[in-house]
Amino acid sequence: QPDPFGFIGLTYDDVMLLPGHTDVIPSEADTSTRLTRRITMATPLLSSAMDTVTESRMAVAMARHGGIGIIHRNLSIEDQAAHVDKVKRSESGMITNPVTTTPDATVEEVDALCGQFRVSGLPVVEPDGTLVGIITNRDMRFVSPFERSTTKVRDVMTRQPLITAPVGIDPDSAVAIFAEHKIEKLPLVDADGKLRGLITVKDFDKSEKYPDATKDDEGRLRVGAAIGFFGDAWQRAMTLVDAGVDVIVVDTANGDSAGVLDIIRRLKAEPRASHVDVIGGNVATRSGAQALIDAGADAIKVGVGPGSICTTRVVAGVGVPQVTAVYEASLAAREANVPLIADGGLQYSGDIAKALVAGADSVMLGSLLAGTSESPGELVFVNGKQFKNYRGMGSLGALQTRGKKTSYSRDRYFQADVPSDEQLIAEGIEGQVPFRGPLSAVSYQLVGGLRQSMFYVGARTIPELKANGKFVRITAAGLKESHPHDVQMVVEAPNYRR
Ligand code: RVP
Repeated sequence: QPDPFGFIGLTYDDVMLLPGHTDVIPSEADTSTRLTRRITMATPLLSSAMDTVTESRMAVAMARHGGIGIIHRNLSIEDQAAHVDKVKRSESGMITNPVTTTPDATVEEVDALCGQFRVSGLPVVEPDGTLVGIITNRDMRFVSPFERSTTKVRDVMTRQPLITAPVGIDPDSAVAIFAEHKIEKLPLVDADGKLRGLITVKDFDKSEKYPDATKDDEGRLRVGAAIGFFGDAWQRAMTLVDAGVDVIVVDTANGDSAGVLDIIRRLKAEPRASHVDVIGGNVATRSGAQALIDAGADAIKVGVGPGSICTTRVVAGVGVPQVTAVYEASLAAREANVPLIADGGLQYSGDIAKALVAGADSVMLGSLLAGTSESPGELVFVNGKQFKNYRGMGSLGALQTRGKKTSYSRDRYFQADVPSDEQLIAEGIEGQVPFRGPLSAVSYQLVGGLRQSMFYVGARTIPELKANGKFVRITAAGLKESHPHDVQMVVEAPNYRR
């Protein structure tokens, strides 16, 4: 134990990065980084596994913009797996297991499925998997609203002979078929006429629109999902693996604990999950990070108490200011070559570069993303201004069962055994954040801020930023000088709010 009174914990507002000689302009900076031992991303951003931050819509948007979303776990195993499934189906070179309908379904049922999966049409198959048609908006447009519940798919679908292609067709040939036949969906069939996949023109468009997207080897967006270590956690993990999850995050408030280390070890030894990387957390010390590394974690998540909605540091009096926590954990992580994620406490884009220089490889964001269009929950109006709800996973609201059989996030705070809602010890609060519009704009500003940091420091890449970045400690007066001062702000900047 270092001398407790000489060992000072510093956080983002305590430090600044020194400007250095530069020959990099911001637009040339390469922001790509390592998420885990095996996965890289074009931008170093993760969205938090929280029920007011990340479900499938957020995860799709995060991956398209080069980061990754971690689906929260305060919902049933089936519902969480369904969110993972939606992300994996959302954009791909080839959809291996497309949503389908049958000739006897109604147009109304097809409408509902298309809405649920945000697609514009479905292949029609017999129960044995034989492709018999395709039904798209074009076929359904002229069915009157009064007849949608009685009109059968077989009566309006586009029938055989259909334009199809064999499994394994290369992208260029598929594009040629789209162009020649002016179609938007190309079913892939085997020699027996059974549906084996689907290629859509929309997915090709998206690949061009989102060149930085975080994708797996099959061209599908990557997604992560959170689990605990208690009760049916193992079943949750295996269901997520079956749904195609890329990363499992063992998501707890104290990662240096027997249950967490144990499930990480089991996951790393499980052949069914050998292609899935495991992130462990959270810790805030060198020894905590070392314990996760020894258990086999593919990345370490750091943060005890920095979150904007977190009260752990006041309720329990425990935590480490985040810049020091990241630095301490990096002493273990660097030696083992395991990437580090700085989770919580970031308020401005400048904090991203500070986290990376302190030793992180990426950052996890809650409050900065909770106000975007893609986070779960509706807009709330307060005095004519738009907000969205944002709550801690340790808040009473998230821990309470209220009619549900259980709250799945209780074991995050090691309170799975607490018999009633009245006996819970909350470690978070419930609040609101200003509405910030689509994630694309918010992510653009955050990554743009990081590019500016890299220019000032003189770093072309994230590894260079980590190697060249140097801190200066600042005082309360320095912090005051950093923010706008002695002036009334009249126009709100897109990347600055007091
Ligand atoms: P912030 O970005 O500062 O809003 O912090 C988000 C992080 O806070 C999450 O990723 C998680 O690690 C942590 N968290 C979530 N719930 C709570 C709590 O209730 N204490 N803390």
